[in-house]
Amino acid sequence: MYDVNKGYEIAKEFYAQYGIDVDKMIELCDSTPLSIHCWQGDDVNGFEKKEGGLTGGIQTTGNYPGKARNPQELRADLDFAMKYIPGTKKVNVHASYMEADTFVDRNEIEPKHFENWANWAVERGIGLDFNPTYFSHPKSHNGTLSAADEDVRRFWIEHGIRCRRIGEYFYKKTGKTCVINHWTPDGDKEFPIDTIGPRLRLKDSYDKIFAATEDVKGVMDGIESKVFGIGAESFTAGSHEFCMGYVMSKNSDHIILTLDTGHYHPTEVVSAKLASVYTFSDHVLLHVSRPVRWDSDHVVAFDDETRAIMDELVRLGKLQDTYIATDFFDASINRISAWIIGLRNTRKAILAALLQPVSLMKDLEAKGDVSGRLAVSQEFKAAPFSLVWDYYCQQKDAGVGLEWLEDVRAYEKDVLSKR
Ligand code: RNT
Ligand code: ZN
Repeated sequence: MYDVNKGYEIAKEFYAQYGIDVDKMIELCDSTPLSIHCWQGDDVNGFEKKEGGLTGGIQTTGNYPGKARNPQELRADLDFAMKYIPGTKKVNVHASYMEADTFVDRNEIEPKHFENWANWAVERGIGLDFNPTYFSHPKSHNGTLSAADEDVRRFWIEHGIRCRRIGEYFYKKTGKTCVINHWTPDGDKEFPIDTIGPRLRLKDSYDKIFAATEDVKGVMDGIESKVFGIGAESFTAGSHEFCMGYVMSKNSDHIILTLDTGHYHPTEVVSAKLASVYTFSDHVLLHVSRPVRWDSDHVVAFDDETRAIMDELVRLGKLQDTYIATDFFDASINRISAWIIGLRNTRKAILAALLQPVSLMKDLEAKGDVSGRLAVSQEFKAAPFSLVWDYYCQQKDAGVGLEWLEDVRAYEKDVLSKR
């Protein structure tokens, strides 16, 4: 191992030239919560006592051995992964990760079915986020919150209501805001003739969920759109325009827009949407993922778009107002490596963004010095942030460089391979 402290001292000098306080930026990076999605650990299966696989137009591919088979294994895997993910963490749970001895349907779930999650989070001093599960269920095949069948729609409204109450329970147990993400897969393989009916019903369902739970405290509600899903290629009820329209029309302090990086046409990027949304909204929920040709939910990479998103949040001064959650599921590699790689990349992109000379570039821009603006932004692409990253990981005892990889290999041999 090279001398990490020496590297940090050099980097500090480098950044000081541009008036950047590295220690302050490390502190800001560290205190930004990242919400780790539990569903990477078991291929979005969950623990309901029922048959049936993953539906709703999302897919995991691969069959890497060792996936978590029960809540104990999943939480143990999360504990292991979290050691190598520096900074403030939350864990993001789906309703389908409930625990009960017998089958409990989605319209019957209660806080007690999530008591183990809550106690586990409290022991670790971390917050919990939550998601209604409007997929992988026999009643989800012909729409959920937008369903024409009123019994089906009522069933899912009740699910949404119960999820907001569970969110409040998480808030009360952990003392930390619970961010709930509402996403429905409702859509159509072919272009429907009636394209507004499903939207009006979806709006009415969200209205009913929120009206029935007005007393709920400590919860933020993201509304997530999607351009298409497998089997819903031509139409989604919860399109971008629908979700953005819904959120803006509510003008509420807890209903916000979720932007998932895989949910737009391939040439559209979330980094370019943030400022427009923030013109009208105080908060955004981000689902950081990596779409490869479609919404493939690959592990988050340290790529241009992930960096552009974090750069933009820092430039907007909105890093603290943005709820950052990961959302990917890769079953073709060691699932714990997937978590560690994706979350470290997300955190690393935040750190790199914070180490940008934002006020220098803004000043140049204000003066009309567009050449200077381009020169600075380009020069900083190769700034030595990795030396700061290594130092930060060392300070947090989260493993410098690839140190985590050997530990994951040992865990795979000792634990995962015996499942
Ligand atoms: C699906 C959405 C949604 C899910 C999770 C499991 O395309 O991105 O957020 O991935 O709820
Ligand atoms: Zn998502």
